[in-house]
Amino acid sequence: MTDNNSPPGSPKVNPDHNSEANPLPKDDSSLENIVRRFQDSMSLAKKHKFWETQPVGQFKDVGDTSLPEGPIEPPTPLSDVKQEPYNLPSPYEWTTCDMDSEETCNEVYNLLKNNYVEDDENMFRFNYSKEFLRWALRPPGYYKSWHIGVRAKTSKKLVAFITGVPARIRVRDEVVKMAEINFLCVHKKLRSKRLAPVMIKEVTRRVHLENIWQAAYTAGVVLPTPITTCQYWHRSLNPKKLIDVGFSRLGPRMTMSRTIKLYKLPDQPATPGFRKMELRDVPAVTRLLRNYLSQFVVSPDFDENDVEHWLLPTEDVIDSYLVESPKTHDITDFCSFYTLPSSILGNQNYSILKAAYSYYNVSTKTPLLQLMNDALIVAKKKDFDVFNALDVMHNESFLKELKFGPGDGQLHYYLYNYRIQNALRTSELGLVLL
Ligand code: MYA
Repeated sequence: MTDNNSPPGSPKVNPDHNSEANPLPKDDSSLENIVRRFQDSMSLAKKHKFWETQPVGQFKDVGDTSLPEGPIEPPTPLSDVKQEPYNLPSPYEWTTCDMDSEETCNEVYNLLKNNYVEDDENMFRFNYSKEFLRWALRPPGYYKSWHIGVRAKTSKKLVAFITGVPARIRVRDEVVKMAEINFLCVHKKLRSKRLAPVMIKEVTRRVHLENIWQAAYTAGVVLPTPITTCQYWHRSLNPKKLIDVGFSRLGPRMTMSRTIKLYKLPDQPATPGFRKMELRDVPAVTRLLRNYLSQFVVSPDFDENDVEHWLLPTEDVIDSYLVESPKTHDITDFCSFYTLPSSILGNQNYSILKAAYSYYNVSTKTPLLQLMNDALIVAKKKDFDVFNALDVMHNESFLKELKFGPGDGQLHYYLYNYRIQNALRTSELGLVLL
């Protein structure tokens, strides 16, 4: 089984790869290579005009164990936080996007649908649904002021967007109030004009106004400095469509019918007591999840309200299943995935790729492999084309065996204003951002 999947799947993959991501040729002792390495390191050092000014781990500090873990800068008094928004180039103005408004939600949806993350080859683009955006942006305690848009002053057209939502993130023994930053998007026609740094500074200012000083985010680009770098893996559920649209390729010596057979799944989950999560399960799922996540170096600190919001099933947004022991009625295992379709760009036959993304999974009694196979079975029944998972938490233990193939995109995780001394292994990360 060697079909080579390309994203998304692995979206959040960026077209302009930084030189640090390009491995050097094997023989690196020639003068040419030494000079090139030197030039690379010089350009690296000068590369990030904006990020070099921010309280984030800097490349030059990698490996410096004299720097302590924790906040890089202390909070400032709230009265010192800039009270007015940052200046935008004069044709543009700030707007706060009210996600309760059908009209605004539509505008955000369309901006992202046409301008958000694409894979390296520009074949697919994330197509977050409106219901998904409302779910992702309105968790317990959310701030409307963190849903930030930029409009063209004359036409009022929405041309850029960035969001934050509040979260408690545990780093080792410390639970830190953070913002999770997501959906940074600048209209394709306004790229490379340094609008992104202004948007990041504005969201930072609004987060500071709520007395929050740290943030977590992911990106397909390398910035100073990832806390870990993950890989997406893809499990074909509808191999014929995936091959037809160029998401995957037929492996060598494989025919279409052998490929279809290879990925075939049983009709029903195998685990007795496997069922959809319900409202009454929130306390048990919260206990299960808190206990499980406590083993990772970085993870969310979920309470029952968070679990109700983030994990209770919502049609076409989030699916969660659990195992209730038929004997004791204890809730022993849990799995979940979210729905994130991608537009298929320029294909005659198909316009949407229906993808499920593994979210949080906990096994205590059912082997994780069996639990995830049941997740694949229900995803297939729900007509997903592909099931994606990052190599975080214990996912590596089932990826190969369940016929996931590695994607070609990487996802880098970052913390803002919080230093971690050494990069984490992906299996030490217990956080999935949307
Ligand atoms: S990740 C998803 C990002 N979105 C996309 O990839 C969608 C398609 N692309 C675009 O819309 C644009 O290309 C974007 C950049 C908007 C990404 N994260 O305006 P520019 C830096 C952070 O000329 P543009 C997500 O949503 C770049 O290195 N920085 O560039 C999480 C350069 O800085 P420097 C990025 O291409 C977002 C500068 O921007 C990213 O027109 C987390 C160039 O600006 C990126 N993905 O627009 C944001 N891409 O010179 C950080 C480029 O220094 C949150 N750049 O290298 C930080 C925490 C804030 C809160 C803190 C609270 C305490």
